[in-house]
Amino acid sequence: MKILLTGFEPFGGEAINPSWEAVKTLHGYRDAVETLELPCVFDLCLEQLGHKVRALAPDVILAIGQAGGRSAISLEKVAINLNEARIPDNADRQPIDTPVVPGGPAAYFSRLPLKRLAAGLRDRGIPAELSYTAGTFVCNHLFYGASHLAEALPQRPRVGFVHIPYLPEQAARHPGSPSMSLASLTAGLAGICDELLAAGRDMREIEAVAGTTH
Ligand code: PCA
Repeated sequence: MKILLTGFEPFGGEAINPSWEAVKTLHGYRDAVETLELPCVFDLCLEQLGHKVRALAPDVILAIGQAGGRSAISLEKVAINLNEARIPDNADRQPIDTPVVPGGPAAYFSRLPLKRLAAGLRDRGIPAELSYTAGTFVCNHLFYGASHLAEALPQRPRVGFVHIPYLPEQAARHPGSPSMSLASLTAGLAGICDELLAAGRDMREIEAVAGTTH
């Protein structure tokens, strides 16, 4: 089983992006993990992901991104067909109310067993949650585009997106923001890979209470 893990370059005035800091430490993990750093740029990130996915033919595409302000590892359930950029990306593109894929479905759900993965993380002592919005910026764009691409590939890879908190050195400059150490982030992502490798083709979800009331 091959897992492609991606992280993003820094954006929004940050010097680092915790997603790439954590992902790059997992290159070659258990002989199953390949890694890729993506630009925080609409369209270009999808182009680069597409090249890699076609060359590697992974079973799982797991993309990681920074979500400053979140306090847990967030497993995203939904990718929506909408670009609505609150800030410009790293190439100064700021799409307003455009589709990721013109004519594509409104949304895709992740086909990874997210409740099972979240439970596995909590068992390892790492705060984890399901999330029902990946936002409308480059992360959602990548998640939607990767999900759309996956549907067109013979192996139909499973796609997931994980948002992670700031690193402590970032949170130090954003008073009041939660953070997670690189060690915990890395252990969390390694734990997700372990669960996926153990699950193999049996990606059954567990029955557990989740969801939000608002
Ligand atoms: N987070 C941004 C884009 C890149 C990243 O790491 C987002 O959540 O859209």
